[in-house]
Amino acid sequence: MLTLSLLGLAAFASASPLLTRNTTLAPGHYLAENITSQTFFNNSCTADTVTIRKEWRSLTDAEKNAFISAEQCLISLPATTSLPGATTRFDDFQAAHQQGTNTTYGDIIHYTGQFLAWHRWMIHLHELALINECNYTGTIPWWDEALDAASGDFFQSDMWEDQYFGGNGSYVDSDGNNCVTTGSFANRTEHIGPLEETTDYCFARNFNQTKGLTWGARSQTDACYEYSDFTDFYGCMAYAPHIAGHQATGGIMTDVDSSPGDPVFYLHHNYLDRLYWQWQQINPTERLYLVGGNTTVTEPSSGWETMTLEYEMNMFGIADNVTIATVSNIQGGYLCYEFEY
Ligand SMILES: *[C@@H]1O[C@H](CO)[C@@H](O)[C@H](O)[C@H]1NC(C)=O
Ligand SMILES: *[C@@H]1O[C@H](CO)[C@@H](O)[C@H](O)[C@H]1NC(C)=O
Ligand SMILES: *[C@@H]1O[C@H](CO)[C@@H](O)[C@H](O)[C@H]1NC(C)=O
Ligand SMILES: *[C@@H]1O[C@H](CO)[C@@H](O)[C@H](O)[C@H]1NC(C)=O
Ligand SMILES: *[C@@H]1O[C@H](CO)[C@@H](O)[C@H](O)[C@H]1NC(C)=O
Ligand SMILES: *[C@@H]1O[C@H](CO)[C@@H](O)[C@H](O)[C@H]1NC(C)=O
Ligand SMILES: *[C@@H]1O[C@H](CO)[C@@H](O)[C@H](O)[C@H]1NC(C)=O
Ligand SMILES: *[C@@H]1O[C@H](CO)[C@@H](O)[C@H](O)[C@H]1NC(C)=O
Ligand SMILES: *[C@@H]1O[C@H](CO)[C@@H](O)[C@H](O)[C@H]1NC(C)=O
Ligand SMILES: *[C@@H]1O[C@H](CO)[C@@H](O)[C@H](O)[C@H]1NC(C)=O
Ligand SMILES: [Cu+2]
Repeated sequence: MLTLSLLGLAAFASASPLLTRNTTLAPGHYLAENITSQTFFNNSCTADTVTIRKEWRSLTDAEKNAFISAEQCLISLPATTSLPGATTRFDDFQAAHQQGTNTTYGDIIHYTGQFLAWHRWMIHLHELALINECNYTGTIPWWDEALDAASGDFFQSDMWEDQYFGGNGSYVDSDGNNCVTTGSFANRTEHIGPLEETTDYCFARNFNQTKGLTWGARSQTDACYEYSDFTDFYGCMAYAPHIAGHQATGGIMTDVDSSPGDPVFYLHHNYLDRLYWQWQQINPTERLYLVGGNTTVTEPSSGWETMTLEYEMNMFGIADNVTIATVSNIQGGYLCYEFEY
């Protein structure tokens, strides 16, 4: 079984809480509304053009079906990149993620200051492909993992039902993969991975409640909100809140390179993006445009480079490079969305 390598927790800095907590609110609504409802419209992004990313369960049945159909559409379209292993448009994004984690350069999209920005950008580009290439009219939904962790059943959402994403794997193949045989993506063949390989193998999941209930807990995201230093914050996020959805879902979701082979990846990372945005909203003056760390995991022969807002991120042929600053504000113009809650 493949395992996602875990980022260690950075030493817990003693941070003064900036949060206005509302303990009477349901899980997932923990930050006071006067924080999460703040908007930062800039350039072309206005109250009239902003789109709303909703929690999966807030979608109507028709909207849920439209999202599933749009992902199936990307799977049916040919790749437009020539990245290794990519045969479908859906694969393009998985392949770009695999490029970003190429250990030849170190895993620069998970272990550097572009972790949150790069995945924010990837979700946006995936949403654009759904809209522009598959006539999708919605936004990418997210999975409220803290809500499910608090319920005691991390897999209570109807997203796991047969008409949507399907559930746990149930057929163990000769490679020991727990292949998914239910849902809209049942019996899919993966072309990218495992890890840095490009081979054909089954789309697998291996649900683990304990991992979801432990790492997905609201206390874990609250702990991350306490960090005011960017490097401490992303290190915290990359640990429990990030590994919860990956490790609890299991199968390809635990593959550090190829996890976007499960469409649920996009709901998980959209949730992570929401947590990042909430952290920014808690103290926007300091955090809207904050970045830190180095650009690489190991020291290049040319010496360390500090991560800056001007750093150009690479999506490996899916789109032209953009800087971190371009995606720092989700309402900055290049991006234009808000979260339902
Ligand atoms: C806290 O949540 C309750 C609803 O449970 C709401 O009536 C109240 O206005 C909220 N307070 C703040 C500060 O957001
Ligand atoms: C939110 O409300 C609390 C108490 O009502 C207040 O102390 C805080 O300054 C408000 N925050 C914002 C961003 O408006
Ligand atoms: C708005 O965009 C301008 C550049 O177009 C930038 O200088 C400014 O910091 C941005 N403000 C916010 C709140 O994003
Ligand atoms: C999107 O809509 C256009 C115009 O109706 C149509 O030509 C095209 O085939 C549709 N694309 C897909 C992938 O359904
Ligand atoms: C997936 O394949 C299994 C056999 O390995 C089969 O029992 C199942 O019906 C298939 N599921 C779908 C949705 O086609
Ligand atoms: C990783 O990068 C190296 C050096 O450019 C390249 O040889 C290798 O094929 C890459 N791995 C993948 C999975 O593309
Ligand atoms: C998921 O499937 C695996 C393999 O069949 C099993 O070990 C595990 O208990 C299942 N998880 C849940 C939460 O049902
Ligand atoms: C689930 O994860 C826990 C904690 O890592 C582990 O002890 C347990 O064996 C796992 N359960 C299954 C069914 O794999
Ligand atoms: C980042 O670079 C500095 C030198 O500028 C180096 O001292 C430090 O160890 C690097 N940090 C990490 C986490 O690699
Ligand atoms: C895109 O950015 C990467 C660094 O992330 C850089 O290596 C590459 O050359 C850039 N591509 C272009 C076309 O500027
Ligand atoms: Cu990733």
